[in-house]
Amino acid sequence: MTAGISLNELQLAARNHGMPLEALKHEITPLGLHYLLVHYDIPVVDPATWRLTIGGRVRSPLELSLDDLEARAAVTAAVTMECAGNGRALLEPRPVSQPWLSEAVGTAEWTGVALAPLLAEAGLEDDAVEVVFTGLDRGVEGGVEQLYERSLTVDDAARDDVLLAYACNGVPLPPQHGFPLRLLVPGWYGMTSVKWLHRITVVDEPFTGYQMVTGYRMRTGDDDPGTPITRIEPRALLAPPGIPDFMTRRRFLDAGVQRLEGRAWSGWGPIERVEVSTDGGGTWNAATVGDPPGPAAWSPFAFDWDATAGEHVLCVRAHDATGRSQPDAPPWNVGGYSNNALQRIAVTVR
Ligand SMILES: Nc1nc2c(c(=O)[nH]1)N[C@H]1C(S)=C(S)[C@@H](COP(=O)(O)O)O[C@H]1N2
Ligand SMILES: [Mo]
Repeated sequence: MTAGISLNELQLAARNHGMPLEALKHEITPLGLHYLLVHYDIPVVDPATWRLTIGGRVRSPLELSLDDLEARAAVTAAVTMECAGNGRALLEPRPVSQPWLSEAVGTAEWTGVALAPLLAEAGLEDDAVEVVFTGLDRGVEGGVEQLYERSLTVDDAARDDVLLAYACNGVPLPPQHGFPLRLLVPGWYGMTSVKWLHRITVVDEPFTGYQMVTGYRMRTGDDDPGTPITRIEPRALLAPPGIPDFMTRRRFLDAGVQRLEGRAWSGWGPIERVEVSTDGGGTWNAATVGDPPGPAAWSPFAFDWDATAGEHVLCVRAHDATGRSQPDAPPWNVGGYSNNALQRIAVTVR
């Protein structure tokens, strides 16, 4: 475990919790076990006065209440979301930010309206290039005061799986997940899915807000402008088998056949193959992969391990249909993003 977590990092970690890995046993993550990431404060929003505006380079600006949105055709989709900083605390040296290990993931059943028909209704002007999504939460980051906001190109915003979600697992969004409305961009790292959404602005040049130009870029050093973080890299995680030691989380289990189970996902394409190693990555075995609950959701996998007494290190590795996989050791980057290196679980078999 990486040493020297600061009180500032602990403060972030105590606010922004991960999904306990035993929750991988649920296909849909129960509300409250889904990971949480909030840059600033959770806004308190009165749904009676809240409005969504769609403006900028459009022919007919729109203003919609929550009732207006709920009256439109509803779409529900199971979507796996992961924070781009997942795995950050395992990088050396550790980039100082929310110190995730591997648990910043969850799969919810999101309900809302498709964005594309709303954009079509507003009517994009010919010079439209990007769509900016603005949340209600304000803070200071990197010395810059800002509302949390991110953009998508017009083409990405118009994809038919992009939703404006007002419900999660069948109930209204809880305050921490973006009440009353959030953007949901399946397959992309979580930062894209702007919570507490209240303004959509169509613009005629690329948006240069902090979360686009300074944050969420793959940078090798301070002088490197980097490249934008977009889709989720493949990852497989095991629900840790057996029982844990309280402090170290080392696992204890009995000798004999043990079913190892977990879930694997990628934002680039379907999961094709998952491999499990019980000797720290020396040799690999094919796991059985099941169907995901949706095209942008994780796939279950299982492997029956004939566990022998002694010390073992379990590893898993996902391969997606685009040929992407997971590295043994992650390449370092300034922001600590997209670290999808192999999970390693220390196990004592009795
Ligand atoms: N308005 C707003 N939207 C936001 C954020 C935020 O801080 N403010 N955090 C983003 C990040 S970094 C992630 S990983 C996801 C987390 O969504 P969740 O907390 O619902 O899991 O929300 C994204 N949307
Ligand atoms: Mo994130």
